[in-house]
Amino acid sequence: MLIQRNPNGIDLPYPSEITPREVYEERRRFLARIAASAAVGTSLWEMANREAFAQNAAQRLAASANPALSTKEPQTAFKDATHYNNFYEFGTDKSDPAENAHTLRTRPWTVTIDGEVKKPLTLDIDRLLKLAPLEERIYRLRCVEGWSMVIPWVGYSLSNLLKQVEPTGNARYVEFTTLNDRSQMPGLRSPVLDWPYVEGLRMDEAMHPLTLLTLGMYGQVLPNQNGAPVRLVVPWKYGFKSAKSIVRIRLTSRQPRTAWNDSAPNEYGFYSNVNPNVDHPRWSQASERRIGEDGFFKPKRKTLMFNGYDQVASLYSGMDLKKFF
Ligand SMILES: Nc1nc2c(c(=O)[nH]1)N[C@H]1C(S)=C(S)[C@@H](COP(=O)(O)O)O[C@H]1N2
Ligand SMILES: [Mo]
Repeated sequence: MLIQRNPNGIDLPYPSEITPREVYEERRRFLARIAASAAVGTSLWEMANREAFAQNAAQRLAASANPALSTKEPQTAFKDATHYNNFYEFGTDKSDPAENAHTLRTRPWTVTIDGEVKKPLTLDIDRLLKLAPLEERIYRLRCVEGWSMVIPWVGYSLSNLLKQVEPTGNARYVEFTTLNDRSQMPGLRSPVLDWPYVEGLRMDEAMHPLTLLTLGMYGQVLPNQNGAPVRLVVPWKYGFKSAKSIVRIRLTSRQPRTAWNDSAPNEYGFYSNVNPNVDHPRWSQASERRIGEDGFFKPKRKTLMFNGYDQVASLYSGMDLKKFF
């Protein structure tokens, strides 16, 4: 495919889909902001950086709908999905990632897949974008804190990537590691977690078709605050299992450590399947608040076992899900 460079030096994978009017208006807004920033003393460099962020957020990603794996529930507003986030590398307030994640440099970006594999690989983000056909899947995301969203993600089943590296017979788990760079992620200075952010799945969970290697949302590349340029989305587990801004995927024979389990093992288990029958030690998990539906008369929603993704139940047959929470 033809890749063009835009004036800010960012590759636009789908230039034909950006209408001249949008480009023109964006440029006009940029010039207006430069004029305004001169008045308040914001540096040109920072303005250019913010501009790059705005451009980046506007890159469209073509994907074919996957209705079989999509919920028909109303989607969360883009504004809510991008301004109410957990991404502790950029601060612990819900509004911090939207405010601070413009310092994340998402290109160039590589992901290394190694460990218990016959063919270790390091893939550039452009190759990841073309590894398998992109699908749009509308998933529920349930945060362990008791809120949920409905987000149209863009990506493909992680199994496509794992098959390429040819797992060895010893591969039983998969570990996912987030970027760990203080110069790009101001939140890493706070010892809220034992950085880097690491998460893990059992091999059969990682190979399940629902497990999405995610490169976009709402028809465009991932906004930085949502885990650009590549993250995981595991819809039947609490949101923290879905690691953002991944740089390494390692197959292992032993269960990997995970950042949240390390920080509070009695609160965040390795499995962390959404389960209304197993309360968090400090709150109930029986119900949830759907973001955008708040208001006095709006009742909370009942949380569903496996977040409603019953097709994964067979992965856990014979397991005590109160013990393996
Ligand atoms: N690297 C990293 N990944 C992360 C987190 C984080 O703090 N750091 N937060 C998790 C949590 S708690 C949730 S609920 C989801 C939120 O994803 P969203 O902001 O795109 O809705 O990201 C998860 N992935
Ligand atoms: Mo979360």
